[in-house]
Amino acid sequence: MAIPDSLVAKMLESRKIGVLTGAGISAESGVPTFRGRGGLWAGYPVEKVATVEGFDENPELVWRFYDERRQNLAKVKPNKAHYILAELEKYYDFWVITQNIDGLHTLAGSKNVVELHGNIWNVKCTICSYRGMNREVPLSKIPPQCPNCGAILRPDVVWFGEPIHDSEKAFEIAKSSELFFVIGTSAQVYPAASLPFIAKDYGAVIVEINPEPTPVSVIAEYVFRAPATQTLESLFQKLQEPLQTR
Ligand code: BJW
Ligand code: ZN
Repeated sequence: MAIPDSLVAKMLESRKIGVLTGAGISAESGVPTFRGRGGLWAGYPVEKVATVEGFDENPELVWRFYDERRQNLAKVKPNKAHYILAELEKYYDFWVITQNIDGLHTLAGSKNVVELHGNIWNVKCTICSYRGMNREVPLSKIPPQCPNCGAILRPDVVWFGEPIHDSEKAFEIAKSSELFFVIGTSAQVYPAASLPFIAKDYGAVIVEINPEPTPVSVIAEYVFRAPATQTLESLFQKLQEPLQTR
């Protein structure tokens, strides 16, 4: 795949790079995306499984949805795209802001990861202040119970209408990055979707990697209509040598 020389030059002169990722970066690991045909919501109405109201109405249904995803996620591995982003931390002040709850960036070795929508392996109590990690797959009891007070636990993920995690850090990264990559997100869910626009307003060059157009495409200087692994492999191939000597 052709990578423009001007993008390589921009990458060689940059010091701080931010990346916003979405479900598409994990698609090639075998994790379904949310929207589109065959998406994750298929069969599960979004208002039933990704809102507090839906959870309160039917915690068993919501936990079954998450238990299925946990069973899949326990089997999958990071792909080349996750690994290349982790590798780039060696050369930059490099930050991954992810909407994904799959933990694959961390598993690939990235240290500077902001998980805006939480992590599927974390749980929190619906009554007391208990928060913890639960890696039981499949869950032996649905819904799982709080070890502290016995109430129902919920996944420690961010549903519609709830505040995202670490938003201040995410906005700070968007405002201070010289280059801002947007990879594998439909950019329909806010406030995550506002980050590329903020980065642009603060002077970043925007790079989109997504087989499909999104609202971000119009503000991106570089658009790669291709899968994340193929694009990042081509980019890293061109960068690796000059990065060692810059
Ligand atoms: C590939 C590929 C390959 C495929 N390579 N690419 C305006 C401003 C602010 C907020 C709002 C607003 N209007 C409405 C809101 C509210 C709402 C919202 O945004 N609604 C919209 C739907 C309109 N937002 C919220 O409620 C948020 N909270 C909030 O605003 O709080 C305010 C508040 C403040 C203070 C107190 C209280 C409240 C919270 C949003 C939470 C979203 N949660 C979910 C579920 C998380 C848990 C879980 O995973 O189960 O997050 S919804 C779901 O969507 C999930 C995802 O992270 C998120 C984004 O999806 P993503 O990653 O973009 O996936 P897809 O499937 O949409 O796209 C995949 C893309 O990959 C596609 O484009 C493909 O083409 C591409 N692709 N293969 C590269 N190989
Ligand atoms: Zn409790």
